[in-house]
Amino acid sequence: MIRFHYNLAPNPMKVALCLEEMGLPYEPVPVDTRKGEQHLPAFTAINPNAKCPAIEDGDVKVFDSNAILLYLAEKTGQFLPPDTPAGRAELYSWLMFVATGIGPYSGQCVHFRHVAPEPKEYAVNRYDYEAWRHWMIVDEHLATRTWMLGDTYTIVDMALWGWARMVPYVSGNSDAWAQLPNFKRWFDAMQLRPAVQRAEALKTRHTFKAELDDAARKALYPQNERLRA
Ligand SMILES: N[C@@H](CCC(=O)N[C@@H](CS)C(=O)NCC(=O)O)C(=O)O
Repeated sequence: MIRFHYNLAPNPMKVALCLEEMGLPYEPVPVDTRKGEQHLPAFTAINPNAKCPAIEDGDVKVFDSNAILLYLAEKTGQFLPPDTPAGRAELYSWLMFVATGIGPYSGQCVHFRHVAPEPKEYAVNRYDYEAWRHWMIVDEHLATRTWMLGDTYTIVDMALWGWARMVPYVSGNSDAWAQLPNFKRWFDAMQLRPAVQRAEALKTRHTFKAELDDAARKALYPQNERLRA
């Protein structure tokens, strides 16, 4: 059975959705990043990047959420576009767009908006701008498509969903969806999927540390120790 090392953050949650959509049996193994469990040798032996998620599939170890989605799609032959140059080009382009654009810019936007100390106006402005720029591209793309790759629901939709759940929080604007009507239509369709609801139910399986206290900050933002030295 697949061992799924997870927490409830956007990148692990897209893998939870993928496992649920594919109907693969898996054992969820919590990694409490606010307790620093991502830095334990037992975990970095699976994911040298010390971030969630990772999976173990027998002897096979896979880390990085987007690599895991690709691995599982290739393993099961599910949720892929037609196996043609054009189909693969769309898959790789949009998956990397989510992996290298939507994810990192949204993540840094959360960090600077909600966590970083002042002064931070420059950084918040940069990451808020870039997060919105990526979301507007998605919104325009979805104006003429049901799913990210057209008529076929694929792992790109799963990858996007992980971060789409966070749009109001990332932007600091509870009305953010009003400015992204096509993206919101897609998101509403995602939320109706039974696999999405099963993935969200992971929240009830384990209680992760909620406090962002000094120990949690040290585990998550070790670079700050250099400022104190
Ligand atoms: N590119 C990686 C990023 C993973 C990542 O940043 N995970 C976050 C949770 S969404 C994490 O583990 N943070 C803990 C830390 O930074 O120490 C992926 O997509 O899997």
